[in-house]
Amino acid sequence: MSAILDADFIARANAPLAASLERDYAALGEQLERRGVAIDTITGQVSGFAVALPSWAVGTGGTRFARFPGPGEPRNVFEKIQDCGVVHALTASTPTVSLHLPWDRATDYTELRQYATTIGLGFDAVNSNTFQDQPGQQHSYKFGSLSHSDRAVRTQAIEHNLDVIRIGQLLGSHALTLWIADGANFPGQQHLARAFERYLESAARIYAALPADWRLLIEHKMYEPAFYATVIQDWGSSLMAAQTLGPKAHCLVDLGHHAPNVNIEMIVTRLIQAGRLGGFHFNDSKYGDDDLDAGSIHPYRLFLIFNELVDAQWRRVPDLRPAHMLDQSHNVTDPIESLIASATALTRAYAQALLVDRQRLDELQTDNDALMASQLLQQAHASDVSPILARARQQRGAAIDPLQAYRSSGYRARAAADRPAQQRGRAGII
Ligand code: LRH
Ligand code: MN
Repeated sequence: MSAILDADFIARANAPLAASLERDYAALGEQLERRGVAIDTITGQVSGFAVALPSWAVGTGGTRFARFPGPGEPRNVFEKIQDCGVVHALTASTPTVSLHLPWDRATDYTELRQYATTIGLGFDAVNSNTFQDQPGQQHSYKFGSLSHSDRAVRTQAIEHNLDVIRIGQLLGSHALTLWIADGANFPGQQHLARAFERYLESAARIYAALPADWRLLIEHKMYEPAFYATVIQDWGSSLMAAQTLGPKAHCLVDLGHHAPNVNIEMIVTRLIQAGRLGGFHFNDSKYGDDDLDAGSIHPYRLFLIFNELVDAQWRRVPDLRPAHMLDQSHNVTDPIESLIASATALTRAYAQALLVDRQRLDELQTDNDALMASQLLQQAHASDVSPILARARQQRGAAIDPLQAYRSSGYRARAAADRPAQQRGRAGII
């Protein structure tokens, strides 16, 4: 299929929108100036914001009940990267992809890296997978992997992670995301302490294999597929593991991995204070690990997370460089559209958090002026920063209105023509 979306196409898509953007940007600039904020400064900071795309989310996702594949599904990792290239071409804010192995296994990773480079993409953290059994696998992960009671299973899982690190080095990644499904469905089924100790012993072998400039991102999850206890169930277990393993081990916060109404921004700040906030899997959820589009259910919560991140930046917290990544499952939308909308929602939350007058907030908090302090955050969140987001995209050759541009590009129809539908009826997220 021809070049992803050529620059001329985007310029043509932007032309009819440029004049109104000019007016909207000037009006917002005037409004922010009255609030003591220089709009170009915010636009500059927003231009530097980037989030990694999950390779596993460019195909249609599903649930345990069913999956309804859409037209033009990517059939291999190259087509997944190609689709990610469309999101980046239109948003200029998704320059990297996070691969999942063995879902994204390729014969030549150097060739894959070169292809990604040709469309302006690089690779963020790589993900291992010891939560599914692969054809021909010697030992099953039915009862766990890195914490399994059988050393042979743990060794197999460790070897897989070492393999994923080797692949990541070929791709230019600098982090391994380690999520394990290990846990129990019934009280008594698993020794809660010994399972964690076995996990630590296994993870230490993976940690020892990390290149010097790599991070190990430990991802906690409250439940599923284990429905009574999960070995790395919460941020406490994740932080204990990171602090036990060493300075390259950090904690990754997947927004969907907490009970409803948990104060995730508080967890983020505690992990920042511990110096172990390694990154995020952004998504949204109403009930469980629903993997819905970021900002689509709780946009204020997303804003409050970025408010904590920007506050930490403002307090000059050292070495704070969390990996921003999406982790979603698109069951009823065009995955490319959902990824465009989600990258935009994250950029919007970041831009709004940059509008908060931190000095003023500090004074109001010191004076215990609860009402005005709350109002200051709500005003920032209520600010329509769309002109800033559009200008930041426009300045980097991307689309003023990426969703409209995508729909008028006809990319999905071309993909459907080029990629004959595959009979993959089985349920599951990929
Ligand atoms: C587990 C998880 C993990 C991935 C998987 C696709 O729920 O969030 O990050 O490995 O989803
Ligand atoms: Mn995740």
